[in-house]
Amino acid sequence: PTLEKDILPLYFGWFLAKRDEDNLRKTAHEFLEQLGNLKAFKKRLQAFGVEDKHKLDLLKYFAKTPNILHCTTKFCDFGKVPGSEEYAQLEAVRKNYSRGFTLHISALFVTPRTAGAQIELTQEQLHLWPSDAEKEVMPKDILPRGSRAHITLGCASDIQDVQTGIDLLEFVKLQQAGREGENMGELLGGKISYYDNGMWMLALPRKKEVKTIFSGYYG
Ligand code: ACK
Repeated sequence: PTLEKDILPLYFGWFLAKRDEDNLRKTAHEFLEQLGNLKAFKKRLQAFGVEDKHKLDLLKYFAKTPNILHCTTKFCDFGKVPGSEEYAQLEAVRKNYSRGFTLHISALFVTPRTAGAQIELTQEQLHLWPSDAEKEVMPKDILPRGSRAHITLGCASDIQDVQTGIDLLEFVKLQQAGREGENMGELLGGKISYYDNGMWMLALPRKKEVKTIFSGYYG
């Protein structure tokens, strides 16, 4: 008999349950609509390639939205990415495959490239987090493990979804350096802050919980 190898997925991650996915899409919609209407935002459109005081429809700007809302843990590209096999073999990955998890969304953010939700991973969830996820993007910085955890909500045209996690790390890096961003008032009951270069972050008043399943996506 031939020994067949397991097929590795395009990526591993937490996949939102339908109801919570619909609900998060609605929240993202409201966030983009309200941010687009915010005076402070309209005055700072240059980073988005638009002249100040013009109207920018952020829903159109981030028209590229993922088919399935998810939080990627390990991108494997069907095994082409180094470390994929090792990740798939981790006891935590094998044990938790197809198990349910509640993720906590702490903030929503927008940059000229991407819109996303920041995820705060629990200790248990960090067991499924690859040890090099942050180092891959910012090798010179010491960022807390799990800093890159996010859900992509939308991308600008010709931007790849991998960019969302990279953008989030940029926020975290600034925050680690003591930059809190400029307070621009309230949105959806939370504090909206501006971080230069078209980077906006909304700290949610209460963490938003979403039900997910840990699994692989095979495309
Ligand atoms: O929005 P995301 O986290 O960014 O979810 C998608 C998913 O894998 C399928 O494309 C993410 N992704 C793509 N390329 C990479 C990469 N090189 N490193 C980490 N995540 C990636 C993408």
